[in-house]
Amino acid sequence: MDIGTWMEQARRQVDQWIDQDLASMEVQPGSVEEAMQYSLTAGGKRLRPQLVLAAGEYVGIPWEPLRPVALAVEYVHTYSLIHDDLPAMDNDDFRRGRPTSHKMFGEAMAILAGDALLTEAFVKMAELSTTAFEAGAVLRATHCLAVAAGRQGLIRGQVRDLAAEHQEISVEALRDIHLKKTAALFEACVKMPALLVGRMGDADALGHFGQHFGLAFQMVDDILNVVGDPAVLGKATGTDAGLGKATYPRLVGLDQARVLVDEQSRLALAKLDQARLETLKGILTYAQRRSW
Ligand code: GRG
Repeated sequence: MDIGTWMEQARRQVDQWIDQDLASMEVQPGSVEEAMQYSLTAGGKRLRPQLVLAAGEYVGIPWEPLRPVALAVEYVHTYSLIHDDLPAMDNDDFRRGRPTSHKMFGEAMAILAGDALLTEAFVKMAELSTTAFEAGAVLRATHCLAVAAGRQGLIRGQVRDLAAEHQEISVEALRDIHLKKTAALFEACVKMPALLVGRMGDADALGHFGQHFGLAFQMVDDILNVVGDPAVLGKATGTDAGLGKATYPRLVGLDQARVLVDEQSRLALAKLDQARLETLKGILTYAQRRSW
């Protein structure tokens, strides 16, 4: 199957799982679930759940037992977007082609919708089948996601990203921000399936893939913030420059940033088993070429 078809099928499956989960919440007007639904159904690419399913295939797990993990990573991601867009952070008005959550529901509800999504992610992890997976393995995967989302991962990256606004920082410091803010969640996405089946060697190789995938992805996102089409991206461009954000295009220029994307993409594949990497490589190539 070609990678475009695979990604489309995976995206549809994830959308269906999200719809089913929202249906079970019996969303009422004015409720926090309504704000959760608004952001969850705004048409994200579902790249993180796709990576969960692709890593699952790499270690021999079918899609269905990974449903809670696929939902959990999309919920953590969506929470981070809602909070990142708040006036106290990046103060963005558009996301996924729609007004941001706080623009629609007010700041208090946007904060609560983010909190609820983050919490719900761990409800999902606790619902992982202990028939399909050993309880200890479920605990290790849950720990992996919690560390990635928390003070040593996304939160640390966000704190450093905010502190770096309007500052001159080194390429190394920028890499560190991106490793935490962006790559930590991608790393967890691809490691968790391997942890669930106790494949520690694969977990290391997949974690290496996730880190370099995340760095390449963030570089591409930075490039798109300069050269992308807002109509295609569903969010404004030029915002990084407006906020004085440290980015690769600002630090090294657009051409060199593209060279670095290719370098990170090569590194991402270095530890993977050649015979099993097809889908992961396809997703990487898609992410790598988004801004070319
Ligand atoms: C904990 C508030 C908080 C933030 C953590 C992840 C993060 C830091 C902030 C979110 C915003 C941001 C710029 C993240 C970097 C990763 C990134 C480029 C996300 C956008 O992901 P896509 O393109 O989005 O996969 P869709 O909408 O397709 O899901």
